[in-house]
Amino acid sequence: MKHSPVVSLINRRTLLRQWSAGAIGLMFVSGKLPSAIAAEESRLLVHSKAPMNAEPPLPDLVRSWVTPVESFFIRSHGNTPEINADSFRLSVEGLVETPLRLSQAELSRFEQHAVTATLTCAGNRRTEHSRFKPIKGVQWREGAIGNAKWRGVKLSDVLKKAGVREAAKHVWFEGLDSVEDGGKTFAFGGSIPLEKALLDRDVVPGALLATTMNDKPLTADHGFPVRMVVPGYIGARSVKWLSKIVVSDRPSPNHFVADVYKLVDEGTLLEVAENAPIYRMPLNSAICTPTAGAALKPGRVEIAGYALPPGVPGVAIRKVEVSADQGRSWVDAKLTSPASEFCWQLWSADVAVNSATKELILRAIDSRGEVQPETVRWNAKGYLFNAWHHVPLKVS
Ligand SMILES: Nc1nc2c(c(=O)[nH]1)N[C@H]1C(S)=C(S)[C@@H](COP(=O)(O)O)O[C@H]1N2
Ligand SMILES: [Mo]
Repeated sequence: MKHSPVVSLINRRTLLRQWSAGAIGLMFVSGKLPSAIAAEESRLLVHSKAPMNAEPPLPDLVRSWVTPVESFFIRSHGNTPEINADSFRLSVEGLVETPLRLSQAELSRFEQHAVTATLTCAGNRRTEHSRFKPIKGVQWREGAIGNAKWRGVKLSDVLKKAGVREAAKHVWFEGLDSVEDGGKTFAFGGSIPLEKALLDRDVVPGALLATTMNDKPLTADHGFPVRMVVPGYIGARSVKWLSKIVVSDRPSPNHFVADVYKLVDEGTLLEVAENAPIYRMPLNSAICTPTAGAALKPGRVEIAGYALPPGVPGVAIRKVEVSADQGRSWVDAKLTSPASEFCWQLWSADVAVNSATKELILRAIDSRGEVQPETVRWNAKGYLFNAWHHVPLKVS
């Protein structure tokens, strides 16, 4: 993939302030908004248009607990397919008693569930990995995350209808997009363990076949007409433009399960073969305002951001702490949104800064008492960056 991010935003001044710190290699172009996005009055910063990869400016991200669609990041590996909803069919096959081919109308006859869940990309915060050693791939800041209200059908209900056979252990998903990689063209695919697929919880099921996002039909960019939403898991398992579900005794052989989303030091074929696919997102947090490089006067500053629980049933965020003195002392942030196992926790804090303040540092603690790690091990593909968040400031 080529990296010449074109940045389009309504207010270019905000943009320049927002992106000035460490924006090496970024082009600031006041070009036209990409059409798919213009329709939604997007406020996204676009890393690439084809495929579409974009994230919101960080201060926009924490304005509301439920992220408006126009501020929700988009991460696509291939084209954005245009799907005719009338002829669309979702097939359910593999280790099932009765294979299914479901139309939209048939899907709508399953019991409908509304689920608020956070979606985040495994590559979120990749720029921070890249500071140690540059990594190829979309240079995500801290904005490849969003919280939405999804509505649709529990995967467990669909699997019950098809009847899962005894040997089943994994559930594969396939999209209708075409991705080009290594001279081949194929559909994006994901895979989750059967146990996760069958978690039949009411508030947050293991996985949902979502048809709406924030009470409106999914937009083309977010997977119309049907996408998976797998709460707690990396975004890559929430396959968009879902067309096929396969029940199997093994994880999907799709490139994005077998090779791509893995934690590897160098990315040799041996390492890739030896390592398991990534499923869950770890405990994480980020300061969204002020942004890196902000010029402030000495005094009190209002800061805000998000924290993400680790996607384990029953585990939420307990505490969020900020330091303005290199970690010598920590201030408790106020948790400003509902606490939920599979949603981000918004927070705000009021801290004193002076001319000695070089940066703000953030860390989150979950309800098991686990603390976000101070540092993380660099990995060749730049996934799961969840070290304490540092935001350099200029106070004078
Ligand atoms: N079919 C398909 N599904 C996909 C992708 C894709 O490229 N194709 N990208 C995945 C990745 S890596 C992420 S992080 C999420 C992003 O969802 P969003 O674009 O709705 O924010 O979609 C996932 N589902
Ligand atoms: Mo992703």
